[in-house]
Amino acid sequence: MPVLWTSRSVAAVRPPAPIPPLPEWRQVLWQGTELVMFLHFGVNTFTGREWGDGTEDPGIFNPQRLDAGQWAAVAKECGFGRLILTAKHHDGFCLWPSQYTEHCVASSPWKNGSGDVVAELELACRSNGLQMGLYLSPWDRHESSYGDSPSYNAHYIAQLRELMTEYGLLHEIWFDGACGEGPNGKRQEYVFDLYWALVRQLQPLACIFSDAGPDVRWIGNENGFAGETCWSMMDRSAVTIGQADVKLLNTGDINGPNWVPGECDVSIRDGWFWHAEQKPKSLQQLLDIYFKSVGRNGVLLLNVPPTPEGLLDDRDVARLREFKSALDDIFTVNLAREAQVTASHVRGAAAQYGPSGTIDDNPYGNWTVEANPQTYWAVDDSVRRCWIELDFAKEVEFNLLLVREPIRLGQRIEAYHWDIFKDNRWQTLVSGTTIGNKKMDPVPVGKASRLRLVSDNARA
Ligand code: FUL
Repeated sequence: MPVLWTSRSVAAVRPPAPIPPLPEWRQVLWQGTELVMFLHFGVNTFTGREWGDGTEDPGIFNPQRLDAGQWAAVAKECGFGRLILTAKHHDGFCLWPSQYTEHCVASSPWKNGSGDVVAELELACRSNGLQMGLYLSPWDRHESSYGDSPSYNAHYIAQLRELMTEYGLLHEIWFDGACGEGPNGKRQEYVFDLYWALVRQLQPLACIFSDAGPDVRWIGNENGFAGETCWSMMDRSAVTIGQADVKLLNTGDINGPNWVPGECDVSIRDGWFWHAEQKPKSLQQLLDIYFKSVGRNGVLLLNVPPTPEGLLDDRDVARLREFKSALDDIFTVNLAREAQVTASHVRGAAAQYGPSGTIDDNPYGNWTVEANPQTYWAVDDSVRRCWIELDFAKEVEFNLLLVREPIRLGQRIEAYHWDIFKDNRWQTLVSGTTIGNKKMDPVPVGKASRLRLVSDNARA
């Protein structure tokens, strides 16, 4: 049985000191969600464009069969824990009846102007036990005050307040850095610090996303790929929203003073909005994205755009179901559970930091294949290079290696490799740099009776 509460008799060996920066609770919650569904929906869904110009007639917004219950049910069935909707995209059309503009659902024929997509999503998320997030584009091509900085900021903050106060508990607010005004376009000075202060005040559990965090950073591309090296740390002051160094966002920074893990956004189709001629990515592509996002210390934000009818496309739903069943297949059997585990070092030689803490049962029960996140293997502070061995006593076949760090104590590992014991010696199978929340190394089907993970270097 895992040790959950430390008793006096085992408290003599102190746990490893957390190495800052450390995650806040809202960030741990976000990281554990792993799969987030993005919903790009609005006037572009009806015009076939990716960036509307703000002149769209609200009369075109008329989803005949809109059913946020279907979005949420599919998300839940397929393993997503959170949904983020484009409440307002760059075209300025609001999916809720904002009292600060007429350019919104209230001016549309949908439900005779009495509809509210954000409210429907809220209800669907609540009844499916899903977390909800919203995207409110700062760039607004419809609003006439845009470019008159103080006046537009007041408008934007008023809209943000509506969203933060009228739809219950929110878990993520997405601040997009895009602006296509060009050199001769309108120039709007945003006041992100004020926007974020309002979110903190009204929705303290919500992670704030932008190029620069403060809670979650953009991963620097729209392919859904985190860097092979991916630190959750970064120096936020080095990032200008909309003009960030994408390489830095992709890898993070070992010396960064802020905990700002990366979110990997990508669409299941080519575009963010639904277009009749586009098809979903293949299962193989989705799995590759999964291994390069969740499997590289990130969270996957996968966009699944509703159709002009207001439903998720059947082809996308079918692909998501295949994706879910492939993941179930991959993670159903955790071979490590069957191994004898030994390690080169154990912290203070104390049982509670012994290697079996890496594979013990998870008492919380809902992550069927994962070990108990409360226990882990630890070594003494002076040790940088160490290993943990899994001995299966017979040959086993495997194709995926997964390892985690207890991130509430910070992120440490800088270099590691996996060895297999073959022809009477240890041979390297795969090597890597950072681990973080989860590192997955898919490998060609391998056979071994002994396997070990070597930590080659670490910050602590
Ligand atoms: C970008 C936007 O310009 C795209 O339209 C999309 O919303 C994407 C997620 O973020 O910056």
